[in-house]
Amino acid sequence: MISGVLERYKDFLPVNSNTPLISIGEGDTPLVKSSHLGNKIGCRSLFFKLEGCNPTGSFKDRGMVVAVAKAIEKGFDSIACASTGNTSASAAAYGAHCGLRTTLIVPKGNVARGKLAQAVAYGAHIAMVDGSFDDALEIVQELCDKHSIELVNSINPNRIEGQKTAAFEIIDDLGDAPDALFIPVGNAGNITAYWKGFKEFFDIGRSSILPVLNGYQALGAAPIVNGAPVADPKTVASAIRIGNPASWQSAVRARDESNGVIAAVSDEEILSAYRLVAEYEGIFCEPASAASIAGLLKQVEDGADYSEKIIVCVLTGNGLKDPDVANEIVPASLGEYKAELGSVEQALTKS
Ligand code: AN7
Repeated sequence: MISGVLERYKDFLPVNSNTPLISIGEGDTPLVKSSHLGNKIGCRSLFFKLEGCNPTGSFKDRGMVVAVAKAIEKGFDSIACASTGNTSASAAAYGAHCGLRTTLIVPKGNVARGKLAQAVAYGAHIAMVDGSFDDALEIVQELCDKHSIELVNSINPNRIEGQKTAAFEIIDDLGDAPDALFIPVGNAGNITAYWKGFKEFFDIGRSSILPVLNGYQALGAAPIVNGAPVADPKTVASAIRIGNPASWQSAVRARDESNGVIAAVSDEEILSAYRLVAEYEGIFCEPASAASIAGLLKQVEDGADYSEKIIVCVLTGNGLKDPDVANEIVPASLGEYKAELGSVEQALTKS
């Protein structure tokens, strides 16, 4: 039997006797030790937190399960969110699981194909708007203010509560907090949540150190790095194509309190990391997730010494979410051959 985030961490979550302990198997994701990449860059204890193993394929499920449980507890029968794709897929799944009406506001042409397919399959009501994620977030806030609908974006504090459980799991798996964590930053809820989780376990003695948090935005969508909102964010990593993050201030606090950085990586660096982790580790993450690895590679290139450090890169979403990117960037090697051993052998000796 699965237990899920609510059951497993109820002592640390806003759970009371009226909170339904719903679950579709979120959390308890693998922390995998690097097989090659770590050695290649001189970082012997490099781990990947595979959040793509959550039921809808991203870390969003940890927070969504808490937000939806609290919505039900409060008597809502309807939830809504704006999304670059993963939040909407997760909301739609938990909405379906719990018999709620789910409304999604998504930026037209900006959501990866797999994520949209999920939302459609789960039966959500979807409005594509001719604008950015930031426009969609404003609209959904107005919608929820006006109607009796629970907003399940990460401005809902229950989302952050749920997402902090990933930090708990890392500490439980390693026996202590890592020295440093690398994480992609979009709307900035997740870096906020990790910091909260790390601090809570540190405060009760479950870890002896606090990690340095290193957040990475995409260069064309780097409002926190620039210190100003980006009106027209651009990046191949559609999940983090966000110009005005809702959790901006708390992300800056996480950065400063942990002595970390929030910096930017280019699309080229993101795609290079995306390929490296697939080819060297057998881990297929989505482009936004690879921003964490791109950030680590950049720091190492710039001379950071992580040889004796324990490092965790958070891989926030599954590569299958966005198959178009892989198909576009990997050189076409899908030749067609006659269905006979001879021509196949010939083809294989060529490559
Ligand atoms: C794979 O789904 O904002 O900094 O609407 O899907 O907590 O926003 C997704 C964000 C990183 C950034 N990796 O996390 C949405 C959405 C993946 C993501 C992020 C997202 P935050």
